[in-house]
Amino acid sequence: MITWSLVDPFPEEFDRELVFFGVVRDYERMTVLLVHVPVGFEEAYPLALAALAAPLRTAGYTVEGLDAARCGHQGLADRLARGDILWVGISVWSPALDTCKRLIETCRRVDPDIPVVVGGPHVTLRPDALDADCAVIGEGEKAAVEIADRLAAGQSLPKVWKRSHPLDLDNLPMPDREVFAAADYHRDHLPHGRRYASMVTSRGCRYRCAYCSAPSIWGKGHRRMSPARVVAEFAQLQSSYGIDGVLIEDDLFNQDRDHVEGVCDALLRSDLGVTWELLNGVRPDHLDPGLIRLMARAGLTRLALSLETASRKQLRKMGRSDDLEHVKSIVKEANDAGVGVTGYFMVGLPGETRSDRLRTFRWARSLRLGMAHFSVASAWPGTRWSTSELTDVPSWERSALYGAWYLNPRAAFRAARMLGVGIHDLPEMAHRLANWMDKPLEARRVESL
Ligand code: B12
Ligand code: SF4
Repeated sequence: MITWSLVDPFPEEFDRELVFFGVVRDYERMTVLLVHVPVGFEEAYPLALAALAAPLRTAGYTVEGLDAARCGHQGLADRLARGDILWVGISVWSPALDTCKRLIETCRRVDPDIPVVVGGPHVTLRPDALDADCAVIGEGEKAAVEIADRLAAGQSLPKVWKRSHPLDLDNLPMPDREVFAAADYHRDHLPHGRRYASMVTSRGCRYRCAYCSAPSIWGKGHRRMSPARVVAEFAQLQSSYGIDGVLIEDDLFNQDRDHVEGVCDALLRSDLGVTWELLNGVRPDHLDPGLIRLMARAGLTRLALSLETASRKQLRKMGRSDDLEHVKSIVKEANDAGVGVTGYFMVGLPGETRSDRLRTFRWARSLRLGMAHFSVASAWPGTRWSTSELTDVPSWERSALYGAWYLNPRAAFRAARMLGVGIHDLPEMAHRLANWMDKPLEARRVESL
């Protein structure tokens, strides 16, 4: 990373500029404005933008975070009008695509000369989806600084910023969590007295499950932080932000056993006493009783398992293990170790029958799960489903209702009874509701911006 240092004294003609290693920067426009567009009801901390803020600040730029849901278009317009913005960055998830387009229009209206840079999962998968000045494919930490340097030096940006070489995660600065106030994001700041922060300890996945875009987003390999770096971030979260618990959000944290063991051993040695949760479903076929007991000793309190369906045929088609007996033993082992278990399931899979679906609900009910989460299957960009013509899974544009219910499986049965429908009819009801409303629920929520 380039570290800039101030060259002093300034020559007369540079009295309104800063000179860094011979690069002239316009200091009147040195603020990078990072705009967060929240997705979902469970508002999580804008970790991606915090990840960009850290290297930008290290490189000497002023960085400001702006939450579009809180300030709206007018708030954005007012901020841009102050005239000190070098570039605006927006992180784009597919469900928020239309909102992001409108935010770009607002930027253009206020000052068409302020470059708008977009990045994030949707841009990585569909770089030409938005009318931005520059679309960054892949990781943003290095790109953000290079973009700022180019603009500060009066150079132009390419329309598409190509994927950088995979970054070494140990060399990245810790996300700058001052750029947005943690207290505003309730998922990371739960009301019952405990404070959580999200963290990612590895990027990428070597699998290619039919419904998942992780390999298309991060590339195929699995890059991890060293255990020492993971513990350093836990320690920083505890000492600087008073965090009690960390939500680990890797695509697949338990991909490599030695990563899990290394992190657990380092946490045990550190004696920090910070608990952690694996909320972004992990693969049960990469777990065994010994590993679960080790994770529990190292502070794991909640484990989300990607279970998907009870249909062995469907599991095989998706590229998952079909060993349901193993799942049962893992859930039992976790419960016995005092770790709460959430199960993630999908309904509406391609070719799924009513009896497959019923079996999935019954399977969820039979496991000792604290919580079960059912999503209606949808074809997200960058997934095998999105490219296969054989699939009958609805595209993501119509799926933003998500049909996701976080509930105890027993409650799903009760809800179906109350509505007078079979439990296997609930996904169709969710889609019918989305059609009836014309616009999916999620899209409506972000549209109110
Ligand atoms: C935490 C998380 C959640 C949380 C919190 C979400 C929230 N509201 O903020 C919860 C559990 C609620 C969630 C829900 C969903 N999620 Co989610 N989630 C994640 C997860 C695991 C971590 C996100 C994160 O913080 N990553 C770490 C940061 C550092 O990475 P990043 O965001 O990609 O940013 C980097 C680059 O993309 C780039 N970058 C990003 N923005 C920008 C901007 C600029 C200007 C630049 C230059 C660069 C740049 O630089 C960053 C640093 O390198 C990701 C997977 C993953 N591991 O990333 C999925 C992921 C983002 N989720 C995804 C999906 C599909 C969903 C759901 C729709 C699932 C569903 N069917 O219900 C819902 C939607 C929300 C809702 N309606 O409830 C997809 C998004 C795909 C897409 N096309 O947009 C992902 C990528 C998972 C996947 N592989 O499919 N999710
Ligand atoms: S679902 Fe999990 S295991 Fe499968 S490709 Fe995605 S991250 Fe990897």
